Amino acid sequence: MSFTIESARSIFPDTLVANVVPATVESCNQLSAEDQLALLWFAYTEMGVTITPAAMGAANMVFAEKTLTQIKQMSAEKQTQMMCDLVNHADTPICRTYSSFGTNIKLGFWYELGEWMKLGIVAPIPEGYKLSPQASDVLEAIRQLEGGQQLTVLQNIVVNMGYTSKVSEQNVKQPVVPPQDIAPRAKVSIEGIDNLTVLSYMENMNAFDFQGAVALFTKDGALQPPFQEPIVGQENILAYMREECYGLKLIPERGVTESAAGEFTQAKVMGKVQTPWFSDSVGINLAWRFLLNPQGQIFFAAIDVLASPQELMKLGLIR
Ligand code: 45D
Repeated sequence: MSFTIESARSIFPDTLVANVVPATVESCNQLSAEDQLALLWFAYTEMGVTITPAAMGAANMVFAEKTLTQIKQMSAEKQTQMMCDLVNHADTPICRTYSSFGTNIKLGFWYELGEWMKLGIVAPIPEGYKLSPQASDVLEAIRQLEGGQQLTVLQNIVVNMGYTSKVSEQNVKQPVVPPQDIAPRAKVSIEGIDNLTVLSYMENMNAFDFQGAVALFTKDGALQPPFQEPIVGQENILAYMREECYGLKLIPERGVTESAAGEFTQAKVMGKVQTPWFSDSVGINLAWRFLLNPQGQIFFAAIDVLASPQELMKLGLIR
């Protein structure tokens, strides 16, 4: 038997993924635009985490500056309309531009608007705004989530805003992001893992040496980020990493390797990731699931946000 990407996706099937994240995003999407904006505002300000403006370095904000300046100059009504448009996926020039941004630029864009809303430069949520009962329920659900899951919900909502026409516009994407500096390398050790490919993956990612990380994959290998379809092929994975992975700190803790069909090897690693947005105050509990071919190359790697911290202890041996 040999693996396909589709069949590889179900290695370590007992991994409990935080499905509460897409469920919460979905219930947020059901709300009116006004409610969504207010809800996000309350959730964001209540979370009590401070964004490290240094993270904006990772976001390459030049792409958003023109749009932000334009928004600053609008009337308060237009600003509110623009924000509702983004939530409603309306077909406007700003919504199209927004959709062309990568994840970090979208987050940086909203961070900037949030700062301006505090200062009154951008229309704030009306004082005393009362959420609908449905929106209050969603806010309550967000409050119940773990810190890392709350961030993942916010991130997912922000990523999905804007307008993309259905026809292949997604592929046009960003102007090519020039490679940034490589960080100093540090050796990692992971309890229970001596597989060199897995260790090298972690080391390369933490050094922002994405070329090195991608070279560990087979030509047609795939990377599956949380709640997304797999990204297939070395070139696409490299573009994705340059876009999304600067500043990430992978903190693998323990893992297990097992043999799989056709002389493949599967490895599962538990640990955390820290995003540059919040320095080291929040860790997101993750599992990496690797499928390696007989030559030790990565055919498939999935990253999943875990349902609970207890999952960090489950290595997949107990079936
Ligand atoms: O609408 O090994 C206002 C991969 C109100 C790569 C607002 C990975 C109005 C391979 C408050 C202004 C990447 C897959 C909005 C590993 C309004 C690999 C603003 C995984 C929107 C490990 C809200 C990495 C704002 C992972 C400003 C899982 C919200 C990384 C800001 C996860 C939210 C990173 C921010 C996450 C959220 C980052 C900054 C979840 C950041 C989340």
